[in-house]
Amino acid sequence: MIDVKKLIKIFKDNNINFFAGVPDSVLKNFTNHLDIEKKFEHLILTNEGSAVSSGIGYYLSTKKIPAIYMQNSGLGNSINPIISISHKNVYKVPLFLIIGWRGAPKIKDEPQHLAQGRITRQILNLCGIKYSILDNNSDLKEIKKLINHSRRNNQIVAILIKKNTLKATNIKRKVIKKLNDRFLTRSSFIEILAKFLNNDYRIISSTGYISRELYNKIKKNNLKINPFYMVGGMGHSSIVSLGYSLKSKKKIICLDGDGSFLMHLGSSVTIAKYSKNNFKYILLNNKSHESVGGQSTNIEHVNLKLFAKSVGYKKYFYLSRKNKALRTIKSFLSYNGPSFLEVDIKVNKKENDLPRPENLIEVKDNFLKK
Ligand SMILES: Cc1ncc(C[n+]2csc(CCOP(=O)(O)OP(=O)(O)O)c2C)c(N)n1
Repeated sequence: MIDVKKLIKIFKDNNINFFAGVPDSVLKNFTNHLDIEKKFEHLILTNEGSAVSSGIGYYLSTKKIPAIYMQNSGLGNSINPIISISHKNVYKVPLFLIIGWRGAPKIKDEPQHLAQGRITRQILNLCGIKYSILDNNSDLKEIKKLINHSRRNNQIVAILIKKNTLKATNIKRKVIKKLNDRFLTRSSFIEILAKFLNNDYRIISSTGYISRELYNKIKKNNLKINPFYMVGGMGHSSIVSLGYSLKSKKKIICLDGDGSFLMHLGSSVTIAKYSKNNFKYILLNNKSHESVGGQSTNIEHVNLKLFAKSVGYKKYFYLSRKNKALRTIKSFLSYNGPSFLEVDIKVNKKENDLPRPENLIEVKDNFLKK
């Protein structure tokens, strides 16, 4: 295992103090620690392409190497600025990538991570990115060599870190206030929503705990609903829902999270333009990337009512209290037009021990059966 403080120190000693990325559960012990170091600049971006781009901008203003972190599932999002701007055949902008390696060979992981995990090293090779795999403290010396290589040649380098490699540190956690049970949580909202779901609806749910909670409720209550769980493709559930809705007579519910919503925010414009009356978008807004460690999504100051209206949704609904849930969900679902429901949900960490849909081909076949 690797001591996070030692990892951070190596970067500091080598004059790397700009960090930008998209949160990942593999890296959370490291990235949550960055904010303790007052000397570091730390930006949480909405997608991995933006994270790389912020680093390119940082380099252009300082000539210093930025560190960009991400889960390997986000490599796809980052490839465009990596290959078309930063690459050695284009502008030669040095970057230090820190990549959480889900689906690494011989490590048990969820189905959506396996293909990506198997080809991660090949992708780096194809992009001409020199990398090292970090397993324990003795591998930390590789970081210095990579930084030197990057600096000398103005090139991109990377480290790959597998699950359970980074040791947790004892950061003082914020005191969690007792939950006021008048407010909704992910679990209580999905429990109520499930009561409305019947054969008139199709539901497509987003990456992480949202899909897992929906799966949990359906299993527990033996409901006859077959959602399409978007276990991967973070940020794309809304457009998959749009694509489905165009040729369907049913009402389509997209159940999304704020991190996923922000990852491809432009989708909202497309949806408002092309969706029909059967499109129903629900944003479970907990203002965090709860599934990978609770990091902020930076959405807290966004007025989603103004946003939804200005992109062109016909109606915006808001919900935060349990006693309003039945009535609000009912009006939202029966509204005759593309509508947006923001559900302000409180985080309850006790709700995070959830099962996962495992047989994804069965999930798809059941969804296709209708
Ligand atoms: C492209 C990509 N980047 C990062 C991840 C890692 N990841 C999985 S779930 C998640 C957080 C999702 O946040 P949100 O949509 O707000 O839902 P919440 O976890 O709060 O329920 C992240 C960052 C991923 N799966 N795919």
